[in-house]
Amino acid sequence: LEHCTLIGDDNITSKTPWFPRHASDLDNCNHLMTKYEPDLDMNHPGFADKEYRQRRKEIAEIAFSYKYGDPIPHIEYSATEIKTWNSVFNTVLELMPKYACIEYRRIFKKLQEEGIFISNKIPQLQEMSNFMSRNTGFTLRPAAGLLTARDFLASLAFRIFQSTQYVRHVNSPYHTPEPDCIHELLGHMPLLADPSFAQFSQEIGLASLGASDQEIEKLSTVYWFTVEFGLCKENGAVKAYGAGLLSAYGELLHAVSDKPEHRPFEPAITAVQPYQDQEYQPIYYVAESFDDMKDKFRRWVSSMSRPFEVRLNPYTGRVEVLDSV
Ligand code: TIH
Ligand code: FE2
Repeated sequence: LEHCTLIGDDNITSKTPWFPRHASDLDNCNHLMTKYEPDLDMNHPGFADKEYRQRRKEIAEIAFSYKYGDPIPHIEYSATEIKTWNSVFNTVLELMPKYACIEYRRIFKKLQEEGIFISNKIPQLQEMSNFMSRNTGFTLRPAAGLLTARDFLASLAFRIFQSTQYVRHVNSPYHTPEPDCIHELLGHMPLLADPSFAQFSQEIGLASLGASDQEIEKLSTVYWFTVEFGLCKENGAVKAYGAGLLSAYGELLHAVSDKPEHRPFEPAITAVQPYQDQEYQPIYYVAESFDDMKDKFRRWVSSMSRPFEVRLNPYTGRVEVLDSV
């Protein structure tokens, strides 16, 4: 950042969308996308299950009343919820050696050794947050459901991951149309505990602060096809690193089969590819390697047109705006 001088907020114009300057501002970054909520979506596996919808509401309330600095409340998961976790966990365990990238497998093992990943207990978000904090400085805060891309990406700038806390419906352990805590825990946590991936994730978050709607759309599309559904080559074989694959064994097996289309990962092209999350993806982008994905994504992010740069001051925890002339 040598070419940058600290200029305060001069480059922030009235056209720059508001963005959080401190982790406590994330109390205002919890806007939900409602498209896949069980109350509203007839195709949701929990749509016809009143008890499930009631449980979801209860857990959502915790996220709505959560404030920065609070410990994440403990959830007493039911036998049914633990059964769902159990069946996803055991399948991941079985498929992982063949289909998950090495970085994921390494931290998964560490989580097992520390007794956080076991088959008959759903890890508590606070316990997982403590693990992450020790490894990469990432922490969690509870989210009530699928957030807008702007709010979700902004939290990454502070090394904070907004995580759902409810469990998918017991009738569809192999795939759910929206994130749940099994997806966050089994899909996202292992890689966010990897130092290089944590750094990369924070950079995406920083790039999103004050970005235009169009840029947010592109960033979140590349995020979708990489962090959520990415494949990469490893010693000539195709492996999954995307969290949406590692938490959904139905889709994982589909992704590595010859049914979907595999395209080489190219951020500028990937950024404009439409996608949906109701069903398995018809297209996946395959990176040359996990590291190559991070490099390419980074380079593309740095070509974005925002008229200022930002950095997180580690001493104050505040985002500082820099002149990029
Ligand atoms: N489909 C994923 C799963 O079943 O675990 C969850 C989601 C990831 C991204 C969007 S929805
Ligand atoms: Fe996700």
